[in-house]
Amino acid sequence: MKERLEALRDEAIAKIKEANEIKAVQDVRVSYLGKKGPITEVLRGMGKLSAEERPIVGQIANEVREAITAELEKKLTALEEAEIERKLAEEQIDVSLPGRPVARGTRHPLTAVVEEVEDTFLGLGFTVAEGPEVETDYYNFEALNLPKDHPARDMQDSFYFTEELLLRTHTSPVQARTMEKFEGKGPVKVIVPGKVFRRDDDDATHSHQFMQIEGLYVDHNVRMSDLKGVLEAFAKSFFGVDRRIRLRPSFFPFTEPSVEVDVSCGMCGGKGCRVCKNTGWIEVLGAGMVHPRVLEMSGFDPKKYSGFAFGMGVERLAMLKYDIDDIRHFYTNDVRFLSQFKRV
Ligand code: 2NL
Repeated sequence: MKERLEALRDEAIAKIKEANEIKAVQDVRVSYLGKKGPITEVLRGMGKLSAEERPIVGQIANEVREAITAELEKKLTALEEAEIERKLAEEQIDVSLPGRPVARGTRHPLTAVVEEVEDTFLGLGFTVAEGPEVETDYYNFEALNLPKDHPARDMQDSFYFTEELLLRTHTSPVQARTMEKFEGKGPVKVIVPGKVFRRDDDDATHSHQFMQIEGLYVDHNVRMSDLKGVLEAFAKSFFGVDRRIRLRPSFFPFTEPSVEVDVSCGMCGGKGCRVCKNTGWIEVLGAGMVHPRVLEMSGFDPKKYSGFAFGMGVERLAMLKYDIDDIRHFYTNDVRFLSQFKRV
């Protein structure tokens, strides 16, 4: 029995030494030391032995089991270490490799212009207001003194959903809504940026969807000179301190009097050139004193309050500032165009 056990031990140890995988080592453990293994079988047969033989064979069986177990542990540790070494070698990373460049997006030029104009007017005490792009006929036209038969209300010129609902054609309805909220008590001092929509054929200077920024200041004793001062401050902030403005008489249904505002040409300094078509001036916005009927319809007493308002096209501002020749660039979104507007 002693010889049988020692033969089993040598056989098991030889198999362990041969094993090249953790799985193979575990198979040896199961087949030699497991419940159905030969060593267990030998131990089970010990009942037949005499009382003198039993402790001797028992001791040998234990020694054999311990020898096999020790060899198993040794091999398992060696294989595990080899596995770690293999992984370390295989998964080594070259920390000196340069990183992949992260492509950063750029701010859309229209967003950049809106944010810059907002900042300037915030500095002048205005707040920013926004409102719905789908408007009612009342706020888009009626409240702005555009009567039912006015040519600007032609169905052909606006995107109508129903007789009463349309895509706003300007941001003015937001100012009308803002005035209503103030319930006849000033001051109201807001600028309103946003998308507007008109049924136009798109070309280099027209787009059926574009952006506007309008401003409104209603208070006691607001005068034309306040309008002039605010717009001059804006023009110098947006185009440069050396620029001047001039006001020319004009007409809008919602302001009286109304003006067109020009900024001196940045190319020639006002002398006359290609950019300003030899006039020295570039038209940038429309403005005026809020029509008394507009104040009244939105709940302000025109005998106690007056106000100025202005409106400008964001694309036009951006085209002038960045020398862009076609409004469609803003909506085509060619990356070669957009990537030129990197944040500084
Ligand atoms: C332009 C001209 C303008 C206004 C917009 C306005 C709004 C209210 C009352 C009075 Cl609630 N006026 N807005 C006034 C004058 C001109 O826009 O050429 N925009 C691109």
